[in-house]
Amino acid sequence: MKPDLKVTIAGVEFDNPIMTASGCCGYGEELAGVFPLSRLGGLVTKSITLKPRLGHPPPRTAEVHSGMLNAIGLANVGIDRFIAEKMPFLAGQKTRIIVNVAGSTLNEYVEVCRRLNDVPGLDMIELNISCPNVDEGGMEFGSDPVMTEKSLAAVKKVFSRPVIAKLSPNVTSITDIAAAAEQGGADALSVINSVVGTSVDIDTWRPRLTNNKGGLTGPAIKPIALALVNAVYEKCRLPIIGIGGISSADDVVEFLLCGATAVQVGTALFIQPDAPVTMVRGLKDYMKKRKIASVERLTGKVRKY
Ligand code: RRO
Repeated sequence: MKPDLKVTIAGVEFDNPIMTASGCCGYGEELAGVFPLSRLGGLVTKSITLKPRLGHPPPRTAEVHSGMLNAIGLANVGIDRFIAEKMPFLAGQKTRIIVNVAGSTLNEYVEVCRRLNDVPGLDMIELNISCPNVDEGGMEFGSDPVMTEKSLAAVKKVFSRPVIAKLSPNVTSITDIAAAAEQGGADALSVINSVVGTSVDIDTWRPRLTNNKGGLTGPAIKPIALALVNAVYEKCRLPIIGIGGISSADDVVEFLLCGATAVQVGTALFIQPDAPVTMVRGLKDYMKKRKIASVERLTGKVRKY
């Protein structure tokens, strides 16, 4: 039996349900030197803003137990250079390309998405309304249902391909935010962005990040992410892309059972850059062993007590 790994999200078909997460492989150029990007279901770019940004000064990453803290501060080349210098390479890859978009104001989100609308080779936008490391925008948008709905509705007016809303775990009710995103016209949801956290050096008494706090990712947040994916799955009809500490094919299966249609791999890439390839292989083996014909049959099938 040849298991079918294809999944469809908002009418877009992916060869398999495993993508790279935003911010963990830049614009894909370096990762393409590790394995052919066609092995991925999709690649999500680092967040793009209207103007180029240098981000926060180093140190802006720190390793902690079972995870990593980051406060990159949205470092990116800006939309003009992204379209001119990065998009031609990405458009030539045989995988789905998702461009993550961030901003400090609603106008910025809208302008970036407007400019992406004419660009060939990208399949979807992932709207980052959940960045924990900037003073304005980001998480501000994604922690208020009214702003969430407004941002989605505004972006949907200027971008004609599907839009994914990337949700924050740092909110009172992620299901209210998911409902607002759906109301605003989101086509899918990415669940979750990083969890706010910090770490302090006890010799210098200084935080390990110049931003003083950052976003926690990696295996430390996997149980949080699984519970939030399941909560959103039960309240909302949109397809879910699960994110949070996925390091093995077993982790992928857990996310699918909790309600994800696909997943993104982030922090694991820093340990094993070809981890997604290992996961695709492992997922196939899991399905073969259990005679599961289509990966889509796993979504939401957790047998709850
Ligand atoms: O750049 C960052 O500091 C960052 C972003 Br935009 C995000 O969405 N999530 C994260 O953990 N870091």
